[in-house]
Amino acid sequence: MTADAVPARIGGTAEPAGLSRLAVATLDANWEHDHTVPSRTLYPHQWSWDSAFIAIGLAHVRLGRAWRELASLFRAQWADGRVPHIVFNPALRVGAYFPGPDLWRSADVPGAPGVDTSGLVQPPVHALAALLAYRRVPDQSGLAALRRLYPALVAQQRYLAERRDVAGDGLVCVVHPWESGLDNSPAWDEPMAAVHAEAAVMRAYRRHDTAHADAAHRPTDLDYARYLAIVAAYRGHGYADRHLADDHPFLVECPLFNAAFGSAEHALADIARLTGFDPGPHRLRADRVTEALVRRLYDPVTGTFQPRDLRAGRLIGARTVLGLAPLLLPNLPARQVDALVVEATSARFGVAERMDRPLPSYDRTAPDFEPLRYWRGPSWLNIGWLVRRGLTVHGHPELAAGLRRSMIDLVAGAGCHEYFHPDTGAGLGSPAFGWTAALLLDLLAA
Ligand code: 9WN
Repeated sequence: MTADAVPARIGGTAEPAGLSRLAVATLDANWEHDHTVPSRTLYPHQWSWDSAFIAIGLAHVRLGRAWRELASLFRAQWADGRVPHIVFNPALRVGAYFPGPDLWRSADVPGAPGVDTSGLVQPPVHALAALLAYRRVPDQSGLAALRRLYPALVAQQRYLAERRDVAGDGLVCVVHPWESGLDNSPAWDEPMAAVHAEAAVMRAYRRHDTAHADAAHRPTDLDYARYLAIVAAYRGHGYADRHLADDHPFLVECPLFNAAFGSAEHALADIARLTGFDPGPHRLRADRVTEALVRRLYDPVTGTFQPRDLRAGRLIGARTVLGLAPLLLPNLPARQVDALVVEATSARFGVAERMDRPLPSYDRTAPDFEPLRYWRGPSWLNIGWLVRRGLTVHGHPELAAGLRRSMIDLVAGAGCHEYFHPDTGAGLGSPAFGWTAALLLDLLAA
């Protein structure tokens, strides 16, 4: 299949059975022998955190495939424990996505898997996905799947804790905006501005994204030139993390990444208990991550969590939806929970029992809010799903219900799009997007 499959639209109806059929058809159309592609056109390979979100949805309708999705991703885990953010499908031509395997050159790195991958990671939401998949059908075969995954999930966390705690403060550092999952967020403008690169460099390459999506919605050529410069720096050291503190051009502690990292330890504690391992060390680590997040990334002046730019040695001022992610942590102190509820329900993000507009990715009152450009305003279902989970964990069922309803309405109105206009709800990006379909299924069942 060469184009995004757009299953029959059910335009404007919120009828759950119709929505569920749309979601299943989207997931089936994006299934590729052992994984689900985020999009047939824009992202035709396997992406790390996409696979986790997709497994959460698949568990409702195609349980066997949910486990295969996670298993195939972890087969590409590196010897050091890193789970690569892209696993390339060798059956596709090299130019099917940019930057492709020829730019990453993972095959040259000892400890990389047999299949071509990127050298970066993405937020570790996989332990949570595995736990939720198991809870759909908590039987012996689910337990066996958890047992198989547990050591790989532990190695993923160990890699992050041991190799990526560049500041030695108990938090994980992202070394590229792509690692955050919110690639083009205004949160990265300051650290990205310090990366030396010229937009003209991009003349030597052929961008794949702008052939399939509106260039005005995507990162600019200068952004891409910087993305490539950061990859080149990391690849130049064979993706070895011991050099990061010396000369790596982008080093940031991200609240969402670290909230996922802490929440993974909570999920691992539950998985350990179920499978006969010791949950104690996981709970201890989860507590430590939560404490470090509060100490290092909570800003009492703004009342939200901000990323920390390790190169500049300061918190980043942009108020993005990343700041709400620590709600995911069940042991977040009441002071921070209350502050985040104020932030979420403010005019900046508009979460309410009855939401009149979707949750934006960036402060909608900011002068540089952009409703159409990637991660600089539009609404994504995975972020809403995480925030909704956090609100539920901390006893705000009415806000969680409002957010859930707004996300279901988005898909009912526009289909399984990659992201949505934060004012009108119009569908943007890929029209048949994996995690939108998957998380919709989970929201419908909630
Ligand atoms: C780069 C696949 C991925 C998501 C990311 C999203 C986007 C890639 C890109 O697509 O990133 O990894 O080409 O823009 O930002 O969150 O995992 O869906």
